[in-house]
Amino acid sequence: MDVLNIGPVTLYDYHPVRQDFLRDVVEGLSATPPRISSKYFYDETGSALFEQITKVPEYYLTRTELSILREHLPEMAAALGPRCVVVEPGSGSGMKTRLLLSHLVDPVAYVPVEISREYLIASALALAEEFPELEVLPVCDDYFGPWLVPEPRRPQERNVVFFPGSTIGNMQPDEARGLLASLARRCGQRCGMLIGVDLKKDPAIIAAAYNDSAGVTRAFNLNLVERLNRELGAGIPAGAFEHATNYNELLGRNESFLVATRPLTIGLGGSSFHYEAGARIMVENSYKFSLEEFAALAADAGLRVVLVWMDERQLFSVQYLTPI
Ligand code: AVI
Repeated sequence: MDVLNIGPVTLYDYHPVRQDFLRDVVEGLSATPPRISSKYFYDETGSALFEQITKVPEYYLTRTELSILREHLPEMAAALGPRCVVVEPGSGSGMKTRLLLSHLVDPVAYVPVEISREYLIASALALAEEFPELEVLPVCDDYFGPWLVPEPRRPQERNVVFFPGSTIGNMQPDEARGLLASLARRCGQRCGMLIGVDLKKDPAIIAAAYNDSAGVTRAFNLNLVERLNRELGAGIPAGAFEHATNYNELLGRNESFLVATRPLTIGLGGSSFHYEAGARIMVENSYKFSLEEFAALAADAGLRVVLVWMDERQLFSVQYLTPI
């Protein structure tokens, strides 16, 4: 690990190995059923499309979480207490981070953990400019990687993980449990976690959120096909795949697929993959939880749900967890 001062921020660089898109895609397409990890949605185009998704009327998640934060941040800040170090897995450039930081009493440091170095540095510098009193200690690593919480200059009362957006829902339950447990381990016995968790509800509301009428989610999913062509030279003809999504009530998750519209063969990295019309490649799961289900998952990771804030319609929740 290298420590580097970049203007007002100190970067802790674990030199994460670059994701190998080709290797991961070949591995995923060789699996049964075939899949591509949803992390590959987020190139520049995909990230911009995701931003647009957060604004379509059907995608209630972001809007609802923001309204919960706006209404209850004073209580959340009281639960977290003064002199926290805020650790955020994933980028930290968003409005939610700023909202949290501006409500906390005398926060000691902010630690975004992010694999993309340029993005991490740019967002850390912007945040440091807005919060000049705050020590900003970006960590460049995969958040499943070996990173540790850097030591701030001033002593903290506790480390607090901020993980909004229901990103936890894009993980398989085992992976989610593993991540929560490893975050708790790194952040110590006195830590707290503020996590955005999407809730079970009328399946029609969920299905609409992942198939908006303006077609932004469709474009977001099909951008993955364009990435295969742009970056891996897959040569997939336009229109060969369509976006499809359904809420799987039994598994409590929304599932998104690329569906072949006609028979086709894709050549990638020396392997070839044949699809009949109607064949599906799974590209994303978005798990939804009841309060009991999430409490059970947290307990398996050694955490207790202490407080839950929800909107009036109980669409979404922000939950405060501490080690058992
Ligand atoms: C980032 N994540 C929580 C989103 C979700 O709701 O699963 C990603 C997304 N995919 C399609 N729309 C939004």
